[in-house]
Amino acid sequence: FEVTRKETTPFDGQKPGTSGLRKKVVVFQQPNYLHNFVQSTFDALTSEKVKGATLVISGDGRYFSKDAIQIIIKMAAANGVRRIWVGLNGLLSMPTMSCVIRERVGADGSKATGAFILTASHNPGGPHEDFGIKYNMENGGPAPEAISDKIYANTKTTKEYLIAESLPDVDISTIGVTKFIGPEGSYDVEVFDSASDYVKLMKSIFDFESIQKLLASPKFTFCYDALYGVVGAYAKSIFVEEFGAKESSLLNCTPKEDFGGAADGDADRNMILGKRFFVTPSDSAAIIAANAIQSIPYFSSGLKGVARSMPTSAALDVVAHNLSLKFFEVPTGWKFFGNLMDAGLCSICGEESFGIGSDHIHEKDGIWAVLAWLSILAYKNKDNLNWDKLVTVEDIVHQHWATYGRHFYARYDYENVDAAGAKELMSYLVNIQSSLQEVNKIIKGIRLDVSDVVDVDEFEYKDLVDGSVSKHQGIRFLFADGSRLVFRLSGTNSEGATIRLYIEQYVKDSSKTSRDSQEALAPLVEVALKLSKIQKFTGRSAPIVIT
Ligand code: VG1
Ligand code: CO
Repeated sequence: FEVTRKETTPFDGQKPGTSGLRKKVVVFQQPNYLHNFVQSTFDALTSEKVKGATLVISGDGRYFSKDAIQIIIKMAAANGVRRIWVGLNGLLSMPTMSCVIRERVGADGSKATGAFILTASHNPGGPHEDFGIKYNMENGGPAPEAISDKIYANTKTTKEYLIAESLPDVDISTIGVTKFIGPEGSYDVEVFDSASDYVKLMKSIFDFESIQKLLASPKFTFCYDALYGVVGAYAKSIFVEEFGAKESSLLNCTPKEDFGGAADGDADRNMILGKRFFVTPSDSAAIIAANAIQSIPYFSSGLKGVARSMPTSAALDVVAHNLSLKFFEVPTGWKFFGNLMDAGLCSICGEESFGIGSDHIHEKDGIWAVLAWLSILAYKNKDNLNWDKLVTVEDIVHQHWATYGRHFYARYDYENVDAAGAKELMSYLVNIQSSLQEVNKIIKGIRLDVSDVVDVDEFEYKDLVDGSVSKHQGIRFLFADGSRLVFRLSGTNSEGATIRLYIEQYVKDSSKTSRDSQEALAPLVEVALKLSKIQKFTGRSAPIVIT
């Protein structure tokens, strides 16, 4: 093939957000839109990460992925990449992508140095919905802010991109290697089945036998819903082929381009449900951390530390304190956990947004979290040979609250509001934040049954390892009794602005931990809504989603 240099002009707004660039499919379908971003990414990397390198390209299979994969294959060829690995049918879950970058070794000993991941994750998919692209680094984690900033700067000045136009489309539905010769030598595109890499990794972490025993118990019932995301194929390999679970316990395991209207296409998130019982993700992370050493072989020699994103509840903090573990609070988004993991400071981390994971890879991992819960259930029931009194998900959560106290928690999402109104709301909060006295006066005028605000700030994070500083990461109201209100703007929406409000209250007294969450949080919710004048700024009388 030959390399063509194509002239192009910049597009506005190609700034990667919390987790890559996410826009409507029609935006990505504009001529050169994807090309500009991909070239800007190549240009942001050091030359040895491009020339002669091995890159992975795949995604969650959402609409437009197949077109995007062919375009990137042709551009990588033209930019001097040596080898491309593509998951069968262009599918790789986010966690598997991270695992493949870190662990997979090609037939000739090659290792990947990075990956283009085609996903907008929890954003809806389909022709009228969202598409997304993000770049992950050699450590399997999302590009750090320094790289995303460089990519964005490049998109603003881009004048041309390189592409091997004559390269035929590669058949990504068949396993095998397609070989090409370009001006700089060989270029191979290998299509591979990724499930085996992922299953192998999970086997090295968990005690599969004990989970199998749990699933075989007649008293234990279980189902796994893949929500039509990319995770379906992995779920079958693990739950049916490894654990012998019935096919009927797996739901919606055939991936769809629009996820059947459901979401988190890329399989990095999880939701744990007991019998009519919901485990909040913040609690889930804390419970996994509290039980990991006993229940999960990978952690048997101890935890290096734990970390959570700022808006995530402080349930993990209490566990860290009680177990004397190193603890870190980082901004929202998985890219901030990477350096801590690489420095050997953090084993388990979590976010309130249904994302939990560990240093086995550098992304959150939905199946990992499910296996962690099954491991804890197996451990708690290990002496229960006749399964006469099953320890349930709900029992485990109640035991946890009894030991550590409970963090009542809710997140209110105001999606797709007018961007100017959202900005005004945030500046209003930054403004009132300067006078604690004023804040307390306003709050006491709203309700008398909440404690005093003792601190208000805009969260700012300094990375311990590389010293980089991330500012404006959300406004926090910290109350004397440990309650918190947090306001921040989402960095994953594709249109307008999304405001997230996080409400949290800590209760140590075990006679009060079973209260209804909405009821317990009602006073703080009222304070949050009135203090922020959110209705005035957004024109919305209620959030679109409460979790
Ligand atoms: C949201 C979540 C955040 C998560 C991010 C990516 O970001 O709040 O916790 O890391 O999505 O998740 P934001 O900026 O919209 O609040 V995923 O599964 O969509 O990659
Ligand atoms: Co996701």
